Amino acid sequence: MDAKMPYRIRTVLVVVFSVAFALLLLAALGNHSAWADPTEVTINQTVPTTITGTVSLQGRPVPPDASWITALNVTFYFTGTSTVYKSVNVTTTNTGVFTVTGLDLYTWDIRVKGLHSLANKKNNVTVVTSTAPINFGLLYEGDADGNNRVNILDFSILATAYGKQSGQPGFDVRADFNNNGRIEILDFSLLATNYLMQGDIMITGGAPEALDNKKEVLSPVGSQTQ
Ligand SMILES: [Ca+2]
Ligand SMILES: [Ca+2]
Repeated sequence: MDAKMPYRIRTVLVVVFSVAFALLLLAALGNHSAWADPTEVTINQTVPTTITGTVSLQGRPVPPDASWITALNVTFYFTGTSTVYKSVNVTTTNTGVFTVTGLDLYTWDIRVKGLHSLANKKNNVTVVTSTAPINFGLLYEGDADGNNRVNILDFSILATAYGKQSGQPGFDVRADFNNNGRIEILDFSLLATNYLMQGDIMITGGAPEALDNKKEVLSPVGSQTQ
């Protein structure tokens, strides 16, 4: 056997393995974005979107009406937990409609609380790119101090501001439950009707219903079907 043959074989093998290694390296570099950074995959699976919500408000004229324009806090929780994903302050239109933007596509528990109302909560709301308007039901008025209960502390705030109009010293917007710019008997009536109620009030059901005044559909604390 030729003594140089093993050397030639080794040389050939080195060349073959070198070429194979180079090809594998090029292939790996070509697929870099697919395996090197898992966060890219996560981003591609998330498409921020917008939801539209509706609430009904007590003690107001039939909408549209300026008294339906009110401040809401909307909080999104990971389902079945108290872990907050997002909490935003929004303002309703004169028909009680609001929007929240920049939401990830997921299933959330969503809580809505008015400036001086108890909170309503709707669980397991799946947000997709074409989510239908979500009805969060009737918000019960009377929570002047914002502790999610209607009790003597709220009555005290109402009594202190009673008779005052917007712009006058002593006017307290927290006690203007029907948002008409005056602290009066209508506000006292709302507080008295909802006295000792507390949130969160669970909202169940699906399709939103037409907006109306709903002041005559008060029900005991617990849940609403919307
Ligand atoms: Ca309260
Ligand atoms: Ca009022």
